[in-house]
Parts: sequence; structure tokens; C-alpha cells
Amino acid sequence: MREVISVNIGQAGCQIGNSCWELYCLEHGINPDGYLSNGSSTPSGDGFQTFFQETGSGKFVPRTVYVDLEPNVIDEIKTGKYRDLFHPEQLIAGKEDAANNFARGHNTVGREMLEQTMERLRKVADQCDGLQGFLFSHSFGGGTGSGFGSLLLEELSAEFGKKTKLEFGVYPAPQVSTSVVEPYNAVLTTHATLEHADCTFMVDNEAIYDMCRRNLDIARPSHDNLNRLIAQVVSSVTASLRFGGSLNVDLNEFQTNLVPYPRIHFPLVSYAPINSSAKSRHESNTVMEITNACFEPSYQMVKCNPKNGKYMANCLLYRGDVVTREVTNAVTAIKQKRDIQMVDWCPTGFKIGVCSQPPQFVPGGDLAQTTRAISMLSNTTSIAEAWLRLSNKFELMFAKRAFVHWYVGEGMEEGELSESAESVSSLVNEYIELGADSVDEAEEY
Ligand SMILES: Nc1nc2c(ncn2[C@@H]2O[C@H](COP(=O)(O)OP(=O)(O)OP(=O)(O)O)[C@@H](O)[C@H]2O)c(=O)[nH]1
Ligand SMILES: [Mg+2]
Repeated sequence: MREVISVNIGQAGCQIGNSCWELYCLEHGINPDGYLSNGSSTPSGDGFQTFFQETGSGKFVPRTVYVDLEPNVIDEIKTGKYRDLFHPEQLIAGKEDAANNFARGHNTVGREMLEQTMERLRKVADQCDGLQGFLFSHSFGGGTGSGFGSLLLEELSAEFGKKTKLEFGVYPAPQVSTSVVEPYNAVLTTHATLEHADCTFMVDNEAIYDMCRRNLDIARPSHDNLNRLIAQVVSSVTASLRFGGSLNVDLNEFQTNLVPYPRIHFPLVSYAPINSSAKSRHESNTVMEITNACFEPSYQMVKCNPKNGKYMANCLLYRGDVVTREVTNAVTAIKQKRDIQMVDWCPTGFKIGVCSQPPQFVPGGDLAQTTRAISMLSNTTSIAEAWLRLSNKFELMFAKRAFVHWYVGEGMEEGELSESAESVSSLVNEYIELGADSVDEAEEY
């Protein structure tokens, strides 16, 4: 058994976690109380045990820990529809939040919760036969998600050594952001976790927000709307871990396929189809169509333009009713029609994964039922655009040392802010260099 522990930190992390477990339960035929749906004797999927632990009484408990520094989000879970699914000790809440301040989440308020959290994580880990790693979800902009999330990732590295850590990080967006200091928090998190996360999938709230409005006809998307869409993405990325498949059946495999250098570990995720029920009646969602959609910026989880960069690696993960021949045709057509630029130091291959388990849909949710879906994970140099945007916002405030006293007041030195900003700038430069033609360089030389 190769278990995975999901760790959800802060409001965004916990709420995204909720949507993910809602979907996992549906996919595996587990009721909100943790027992099996009528008639089945075991959950569906060969690998359900990677995410769920079976108790003696036939109940299935998620291998997860939730932490928020304030009680509201956790209280909602404890009184909500899924209150019986989780072990109460898996839901950890403090008394006061990190007030949008990385330093509070990392140094002061958060540090006090560290031991309790680690203790719980050790217990969940002890119940695994062959723990393969952790799946983190947190915002980069909130105080808890950024500060406490970073602290916990550092601690997990120290204690669990080489166990793989995959991360879903909510990238701050202007429309749905809650505070002006998000660029500070996000830059600090990026720097603090660069060495500790093995692979980070960024989810840009602005991109998701636009998808909800454009594709799903939701006039004013709420966090629930965003999270359910994000959960489909997380689910499709983890489907082969839970159901088996031909690619990424193991957490390490993500890195092997996608991460050419340890720091260059931010693949861009695209997902298709995304249609409301009203629109879906007019769509056939063939393999060719959904594969093509993944190359459209409007299906990307982060706003950037891959045409301005080059691909270093590309994985196409299909699920559901998909025939290999159709995939081969779609990929061939794309290679012929589109100008897909790969870096010249990497083979032009696309990795293909197929998991036969079709996607599931939350009843009454926004997304229309489909029999197949795709998520494309591509390591493209164009994702540097997202870091550059963040750096620029950071610099605007930091040039005037605006809001810096809040961080210093929570035990941080100003130098940490400038050091983190330099780290993110050099990340941007590394991407640019990786996209440069080696031939040009040789000629110049
Ligand atoms: N997608 C998504 N984003 C969220 C959600 N809740 C908050 N956010 C985003 O996360 C950022 C704020 O971080 P939060 O996660 O709320 O903050 P926190 O980690 O609880 O930290 P503090 O409250 O400051 O202690 C903003 O960019 C919000 O737009 C959510 O449920 N889903
Ligand atoms: Mg909060």
C-alpha cells in the first residue's frame, strides 16, 4: 500500500479540502458518514486505501489533517454534512488567525500550533504501511496558508525526510483577494517552500473565477463555485493514484515526468471540458476537442501565455471513456497544427496517462456530467509570467516599505522580505534562461 496524506491549511486550504473529499467520496461510493453506499461491499477503485483508511467497523476515514489558526472554517466542517466523515482529532483549530500576515502564521501564532499538528500527522502516518507522501493545499496569500503552511512544509521535510510533497497553492488574484499584502505573503511562501515542495500546482483564483463566469455561466462565483472546479482538477490529477492508470500512479512519478530541475517545479494545469449543463447539450466533448481545449489559455488554471514560452515537459492525463487510438490521433493533430514550442534540450514527447474511471459530478453542481475529461500538466517557461506579476506588485509596496512594520512586529527581519523577493526574481530568470535556445548561446560563445 502506498498511502498519501492530504494536509489542508488555512481557510482556502480547508475549503478546497472539503470540496475534494466531497468528490472523492462520490467517486469511491462512500457516504458523507464514511460508510459505503447501499449494496457495495468495498469502495470503488483499487487504490482507495491510498486516500482512505478502513476502520474495524467498516467505516472509511480520509487520511487527512485540517489546520486553521481560527475556529470558523473548522467549526463549519464539524457541524456540516461531512461531520461524521472525519476523526475529530484530524480537525485542528486555534483561537485567532494569522490576520493575513505570513509572519504571524510562521513565527508567532502559528508556531504555537506546530507541535499539536505534527503529533496528529505522526498518528495518521503511523496508520500507513508505506506512506509515499503528502498532498498539501493552502493559499499563498492568507496568513495561515502562507506562513503556517510554509512552517509545516519545512517541518515535514525535517521529520519525514525524502517523502514526496505535492502542493496545490492558491495564487492571489485581484478580484477575489482579501488583503493588499498578499504579494508579500506569496513571495515569502514561494521562497520558504521552494526547497521543501517537490512539485507545486498553482491555482490562480482569477483564472478559475473567469472559467466560472465564462464557461459555467455563474454571474458572481463564490468560493464554493471556485472550489468545486478546483476539486475536479485535484481529483483528475490524483485519479491514477486512487484508481490506477498508466501514468502517475505514484507521487514520485509526477516529479520524474515534470521536474527537470528541483526548483523548476511549477507545472501549469489545464482541465477540460468545463461546461454548464445548458451548454453541454451542444457539445460532444470528443477526445480531440478536449485535448485541443487544453492548449487554450481559457482552460488554464494560471493566467499566462504558453505561446510566449516553451514547454519543458508535458503530461496528458485522460480519464473515463477514452480509446488509445483517439488519443494518438489527437496528439498527432496537435503536433501538426499548433506551434508548440519545446525547449531544444528536451525531447518533444508527450507523456500520456489513461485512467478508465470516469469523472464524477456533485449532484446539483455547476459542471455538466461528462464521460471523459483531461488534465494537462505542462512545465512551461511561460509560468514565469505569474511570478513576474507577483514580483512587480511586491516591489511597488516594498519600495516604500509599506506594511513592513506588521511583519517586523511579528518577529521577522526586513531582510527576509528582500531575500525572498530576490529568490523569486532569480526563479523568473532561471525560467527565461531555460527557454533560451542553446544554439544561439553556442553561437554567441
Ligand atoms: N479558491 C479559493 N480561494 C480562497 C478560499 N478562501 C480564501 N481564498 C483565497 O485565499 C486568500 C486568503 O487566504 P485564506 O486562505 O483565506 O487565509 P488563511 O490561510 O485562513 O489565513 P488567515 O486568515 O490570514 O490566518 C485570498 O486570495 C482568497 O481569495 C476558498 O475557499 N477557495
Ligand atoms: Mg483564515
